[in-house]
Amino acid sequence: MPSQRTPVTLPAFPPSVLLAVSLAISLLAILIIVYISKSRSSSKKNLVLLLGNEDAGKSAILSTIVYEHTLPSHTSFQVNSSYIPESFLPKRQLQIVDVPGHPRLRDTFKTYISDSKAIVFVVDASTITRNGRDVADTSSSRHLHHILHALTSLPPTHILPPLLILAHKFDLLSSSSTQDRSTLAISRVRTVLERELEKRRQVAAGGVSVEGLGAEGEGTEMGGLECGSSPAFRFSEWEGGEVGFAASFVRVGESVSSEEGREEKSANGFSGLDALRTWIDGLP
Ligand SMILES: Nc1nc2c(ncn2[C@@H]2O[C@H](COP(=O)(O)OP(=O)(O)OP(=O)(O)O)[C@@H](O)[C@H]2O)c(=O)[nH]1
Ligand SMILES: [Mg+2]
Repeated sequence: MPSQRTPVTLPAFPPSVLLAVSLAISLLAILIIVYISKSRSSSKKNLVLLLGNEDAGKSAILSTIVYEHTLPSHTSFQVNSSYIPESFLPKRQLQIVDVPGHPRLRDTFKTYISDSKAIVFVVDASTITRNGRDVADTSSSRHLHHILHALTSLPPTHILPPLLILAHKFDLLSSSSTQDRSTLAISRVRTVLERELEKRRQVAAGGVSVEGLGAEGEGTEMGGLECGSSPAFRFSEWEGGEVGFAASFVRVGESVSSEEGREEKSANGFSGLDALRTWIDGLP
């Protein structure tokens, strides 16, 4: 005769308790996944991007930092990257990435932006024009607009990488002291970029149409230039976050150790890049 099994009786939980328990378990699982993916992605973010127009001086800056020698450079057609050596940055392990400024290659920056620790936008302060609408100014502001747009389009969970505008080649400005040249370079670059970005903002807002802004088939309705209630584009009011400014130069063809005896020599020979180094060193 087959033995009869005694049915197991499960403790009866009300459906509301079962629902609450399953919700709590799902929530815990989501939190664990978010925590793991955030800590993975933040440990990956060690790139300092050097962006900017053709000829701005990005490759010259990279070679000075990495090889302690400013190698003569030509237009780049590929991305250069390297770890920043201890001689430049003793306390941090970061990688520097130089993205070519050629109009067909500059958008490559988008590949790196989500892994970037910081963005340095390099501008040649010696050629930027104060009044006239130079092709290079328009091109530089268009490139910067694309970067500001990409930054403000990052998902809200993403920590925005800090942005530095570097007024480079200030050795070519005519002024008596190093301090004066550096201040002049920054104010020139800031003024021209704010003016050019304001023109782009007006076009985007459907205001005054400015000839040539939509070159290369680009749509000028792109956002990224919002400044709260400010009547004109100002970096200090930009809604995307804080924008830093610094000035720099390198001595083409020279090694940093050959700076001995120079008026502006710094403790370890990177005098023209001191402001950049201080900014990178102070990154969170
Ligand atoms: N006087 C002076 N010349 C510089 C300085 N930095 C770069 N140059 C020169 O400017 C030119 C352009 O520099 P690059 O570093 O090749 O410019 P880039 O930004 O890499 O340009 P692309 O590769 O086209 O994007 C080169 O002839 C450099 O030697 C500087 O601080 N002072
Ligand atoms: Mg280059």
